[in-house]
Amino acid sequence: MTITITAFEKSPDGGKGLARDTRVRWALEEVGEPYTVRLLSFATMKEPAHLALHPFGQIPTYEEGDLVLFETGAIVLHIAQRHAGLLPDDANARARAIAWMFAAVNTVEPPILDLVNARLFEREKPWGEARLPLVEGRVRGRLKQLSARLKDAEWLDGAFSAGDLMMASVLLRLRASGILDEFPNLAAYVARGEARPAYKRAFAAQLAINAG
Ligand code: GTB
Repeated sequence: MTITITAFEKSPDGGKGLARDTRVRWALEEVGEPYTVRLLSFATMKEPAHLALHPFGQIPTYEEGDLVLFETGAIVLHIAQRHAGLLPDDANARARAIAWMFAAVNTVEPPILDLVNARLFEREKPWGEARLPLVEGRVRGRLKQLSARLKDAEWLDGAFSAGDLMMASVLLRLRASGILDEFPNLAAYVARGEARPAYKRAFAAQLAINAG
């Protein structure tokens, strides 16, 4: 069945892989599923046709026959549950990989998003500069815990899984801040994710749209 995802017609990052369709593309590439992409402008995302697919008027969405999904965590989990390669066979290991997916979007991503907002959109506010160290401190605190758990391991829990795919995708957003490099094992972990052929294909596909 044909899979169609949505993505930015013109991503604000110019195609550096930071928009969230990249993680969905990455999952599809890991499992070898072909997909097509429908590109949307910011205005189109808020129109009724797209709001019927995504209640918050965002990208990405995922369509496969009668199934329509939004939220990258749910989309990647769906892909991982239906195709081999992103979740372990052992039931307990599978549950732990899913826990790492939730940790990525629910525990690690929120302080990172707060930092992105603080740096890009709130700096000029009267309280912007004063709040920044607090927000950076929260990110560092979370990364310190993650770094301590990962240690020198290649991936978070055994073989590469959808948990690593989501965690590396979330951490990628931090690179420009320099904070990721303060944790060499996490920087190396993200680099290992980016070195995967499936990630490279996903990145190239979204870059091709934005480079044009
Ligand atoms: N929790 C949702 C998910 O994981 O699917 C979040 C989806 C989301 O935030 N989508 C963003 C969106 O559609 C695109 S990814 N925004 C438009 C809107 O809300 O109107 C966020 C994003 C956008 C741009 C960059 N960038 O250019 O660096 C990075 C990340």
